[in-house]
Amino acid sequence: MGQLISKLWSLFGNEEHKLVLVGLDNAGKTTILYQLLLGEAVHTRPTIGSNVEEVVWKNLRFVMWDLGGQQSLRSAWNTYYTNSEFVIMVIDSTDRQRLRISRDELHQMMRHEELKGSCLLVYANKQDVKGSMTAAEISEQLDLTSIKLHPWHIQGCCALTGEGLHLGLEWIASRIKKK
Ligand code: G3D
Repeated sequence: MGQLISKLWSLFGNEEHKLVLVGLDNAGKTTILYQLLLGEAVHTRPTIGSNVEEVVWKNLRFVMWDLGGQQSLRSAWNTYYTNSEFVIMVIDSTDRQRLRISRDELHQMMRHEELKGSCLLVYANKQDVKGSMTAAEISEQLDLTSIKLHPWHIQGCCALTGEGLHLGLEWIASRIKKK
């Protein structure tokens, strides 16, 4: 019965997909989550622990976990990995100093057993800020081309206006279709 119901859900394109939204503190994760949910920027506070929301977009339902990015919270990220089909890593494109930390966290994370088979979307956020790094620059610094076992994509965006966010979801939708 359960299988039949999930089949029906998938026929209508309504299946649920679990995503985890990670990144260092101040990258813009919470702003992205609520921009996708409400279509507007909300005033955010640092995430202590996690926020979870269901985002419905083009008949796809995403359960998005926004995980706190402060150093003390990062070690707990792996407790949320189970059944995650997609990892969205948010980068503050103005934060050149901490890009190395993001790179190390990202590579460590993508090696995790529970994320085997997952796809990676990197949002190069804060593209509205003058002098911010381009998506190509970030891709190089994060060494994304060395990630061979996960399909990945990088998308420039601005969480305040929402620009670029849906292009990232389009990529996710294209990966779902390929499954
Ligand atoms: P986090 O959840 O990753 O910790 P937040 O990050 O979503 O709380 O965002 C941190 C700060 O960055 C917030 O500013 C938020 O408004 C800002 N921000 C998020 N996305 C963008 C963006 O695309 N462009 C610009 N210019 N700012 C962005 P405050 O001032 O509230 O701390």
